[in-house]
Amino acid sequence: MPQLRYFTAGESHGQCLIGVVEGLPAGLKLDRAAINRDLARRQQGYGRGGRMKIEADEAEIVSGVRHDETIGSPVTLMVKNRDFKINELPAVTKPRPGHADLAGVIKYDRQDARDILERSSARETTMRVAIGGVCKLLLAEVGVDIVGHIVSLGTVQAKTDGLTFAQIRERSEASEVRCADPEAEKKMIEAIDIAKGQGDTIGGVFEVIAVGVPIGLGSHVHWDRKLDANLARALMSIQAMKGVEVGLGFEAARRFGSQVHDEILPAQDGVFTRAGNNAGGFEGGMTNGQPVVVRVAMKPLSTLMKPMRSVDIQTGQEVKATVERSDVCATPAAAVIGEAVVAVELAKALLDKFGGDSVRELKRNVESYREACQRW
Ligand code: EPS
Repeated sequence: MPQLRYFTAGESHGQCLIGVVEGLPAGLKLDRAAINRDLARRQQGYGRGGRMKIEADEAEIVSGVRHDETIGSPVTLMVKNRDFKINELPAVTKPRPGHADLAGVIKYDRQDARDILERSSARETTMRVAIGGVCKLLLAEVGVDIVGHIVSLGTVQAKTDGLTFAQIRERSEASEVRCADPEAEKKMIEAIDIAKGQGDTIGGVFEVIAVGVPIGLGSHVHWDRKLDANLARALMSIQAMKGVEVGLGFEAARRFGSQVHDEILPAQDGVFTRAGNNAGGFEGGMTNGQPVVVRVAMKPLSTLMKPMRSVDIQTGQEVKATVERSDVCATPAAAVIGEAVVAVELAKALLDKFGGDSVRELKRNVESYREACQRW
């Protein structure tokens, strides 16, 4: 069993969202402002809909913390839903193509797709971002930093080659669509406006980069210890994701080996260096000391203001699918969720390798390993 695990609970229009994180070392300063900043970032982005004007997500910490520090016991987080009205909402009987509605009602034998969509809603990612925020604080203790940004939206591609991590953070943070290329940003906003004007939705691709990751998180020895695979699974579990690439990803399949692999160069600062990072920071399911780089494809959201054909589950008649309040585009928000999901998986792998019942013990273990890597 991994040292670190978590659960989330809560419906989109229920009372609140809850997360329980088990396995955090003691002595981690839980900076609530940092967690709440990420929750606010998740609420932003051009193309977001009405719900985000209602909510002002803030995490309350209800267990596992004393005097703002973890004490080793499970940490429980809670975010209240302002839009708490789950029992007053109308039934949904016209399942939306692309949504969990239809498979969900059949599988769980429900007559109302609201019983499904309340939990399948991406509102659940609020709690994943809060938990990811906690994991980011843990990772920061050992020098790991993470950023997510948009690399394409619809058919608009951003150009971010040559930008540093800091530039990507600064530019994407200042962008309404979380994109580090201002030219592309304009076109992305236009694309969202076009989708909106047509009663349609639009998706995109975000990239998450993690720097400062020690060599050797994950392992080559067994399938379920390969960290790139665990990352892919976690990223795919974000609502509306349809594909994950690591490093060069699918492009690697089109090139010769000599155009793909990152040459190994003599030591700098005591450790070997690499001529590039097409591997996206992973070789053999382990981190190789280069930045972790993953890209994730998000489909367009499935609630369309100009609905597609569907069938009423009560009457069996052809109808237009349900129209619910939704977003035109939530890919900028998904980049923030991606950061959180990557943070959780890296924190898990970090604790699996280095253990530690306290942050001090964890840091000692990481430092001594890093020294050993220098001498290797
Ligand atoms: C979301 C909350 C939801 C949606 C969106 C994301 O709120 P509501 O259903 O009240 O409008 O805005 O979720 C979906 C698009 C979806 O299909 O579930 C959020 O907090 O991110």
